[in-house]
Amino acid sequence: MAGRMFGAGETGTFLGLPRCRDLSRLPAKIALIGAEGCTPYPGEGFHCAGGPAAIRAAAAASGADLSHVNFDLGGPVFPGAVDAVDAGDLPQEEGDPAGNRARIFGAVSQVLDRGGVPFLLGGDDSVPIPMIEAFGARGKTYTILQIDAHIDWRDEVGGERLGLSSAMRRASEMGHVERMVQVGCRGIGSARPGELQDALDWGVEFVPAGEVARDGVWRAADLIPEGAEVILSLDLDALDPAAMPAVIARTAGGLSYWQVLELAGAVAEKARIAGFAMVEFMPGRDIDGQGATLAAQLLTAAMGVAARQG
Ligand SMILES: [Mn+2]
Repeated sequence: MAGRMFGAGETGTFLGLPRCRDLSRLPAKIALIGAEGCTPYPGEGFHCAGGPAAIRAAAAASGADLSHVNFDLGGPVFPGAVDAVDAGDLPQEEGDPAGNRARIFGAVSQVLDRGGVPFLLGGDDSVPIPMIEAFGARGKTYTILQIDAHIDWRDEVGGERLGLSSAMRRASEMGHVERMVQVGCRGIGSARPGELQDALDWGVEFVPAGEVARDGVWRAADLIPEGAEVILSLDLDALDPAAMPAVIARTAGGLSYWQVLELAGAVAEKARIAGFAMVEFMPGRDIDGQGATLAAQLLTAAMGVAARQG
């Protein structure tokens, strides 16, 4: 209602961005793609169903203000013409994980074919697996920057190898993934000792949430090589649950909005955000829209950061 009063309209897209129905003709630098889920664990279904819609709704009131100064960015979200589109949600189905993966792979591939930057909006943390896969066979290598309370190095859970707890293990097996920096791990529940050891043996650099609380995000930023192509995968449970309650397992001691945004900005300054995923928003766990508002503001700022990079 407030959004309509201020003229936001009812386009249904994130921030009122232009709708793009054919990503093979992507007319902008950034494409937002919604995916309510991908590879659910048996009997669990899409626990983040409705996530993209909730985050779009939380941004609706800002759409009319898109040309205003966003002080988080030091200027309007898009410094020039609006350089992002919303492709809507992929038709994901709980009973069709192979199809879900193929749809994400296909949509991300279309954006990359056009030289664009995919912004994937989950959905649970299984959605980045086909997204990262789509960066393969392009003659480039990539750095994964994962911001998450959990390291996601399970080899399988109940026989499922492509679920949300295995995202970084599967990424590590992809030939085009050269480096991984994982930020925000904390608490009990992030990893078993063997999984942590496997990740360390692979060469993952970890920056636990406790270190970020003490020293900020700068060592994490330093671990990103100059000029790297970076796929940034943000699980919203990396954020402190006092600010972001809309996650399946709230864990104390998380990052702040500013820390995540500072890290994204540092990456864009020295390297390039080649892709961005925001996952694990769970509408049923939100409190009075607080988490959706944070997610929408962070997604908006991340778009502004990506719009400013070369
Ligand atoms: Mn997580």
